[in-house]
Amino acid sequence: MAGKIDFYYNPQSRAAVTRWALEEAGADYEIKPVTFDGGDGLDSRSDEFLAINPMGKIPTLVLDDGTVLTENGAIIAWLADAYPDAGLAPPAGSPERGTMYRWLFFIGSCFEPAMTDRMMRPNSAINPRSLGWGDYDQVVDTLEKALAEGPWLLGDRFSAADIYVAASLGWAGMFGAPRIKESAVIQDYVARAQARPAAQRANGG
Ligand SMILES: N[C@@H](CCC(=O)N[C@@H](CS)C(=O)NCC(=O)O)C(=O)O
Repeated sequence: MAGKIDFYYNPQSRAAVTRWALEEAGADYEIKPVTFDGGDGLDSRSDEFLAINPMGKIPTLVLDDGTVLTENGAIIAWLADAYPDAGLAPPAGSPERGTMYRWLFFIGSCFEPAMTDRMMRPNSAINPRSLGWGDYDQVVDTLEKALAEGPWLLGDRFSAADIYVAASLGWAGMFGAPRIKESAVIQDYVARAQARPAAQRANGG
């Protein structure tokens, strides 16, 4: 089991996903507030924070040996390994573990960039076949297909991937990403995931 973790966090950010994962894992963590707008906490663009994460982004974890972890997908995968009693990952090397990684990587490498393209660069002339994330509709079709059987991405087994996928679909819906609020499959899945006690605790403060 890992020791105490310093968790650089702002509730209005992607770090909320990591907080849910920390709660699911049962990790011992201390919140270090980060601000984007000069409020209380360490500014994300301050020299002090950039010395920890040169990207100036949260979530950022500092482990008890000083190791810095960033990127939601990597952090969630690491937590699943570091806290095996939480049962967030199938056995290393199993096909199910591969499926868990597939969806953990899918959010950062396909869902997020495809959503950014659709919402912020809608007139991009780049051929989706040249883009690693293809096209937003293809990405949403793929997620809906993966979630159709349920209740989780690995069937009956909840895993680390569900934290990242459900949290991302939850905030995408809040930000008005197309086809998210309209999809019963996605909304049922997000509601199921957000009802978990760890998700409730993470949202509670
Ligand atoms: N690639 C990172 C993205 C994290 C990210 O975009 N964080 C934003 C908040 S949602 C941030 O910290 N922005 C502050 C800044 O850029 O100064 C991940 O997936 O964890």
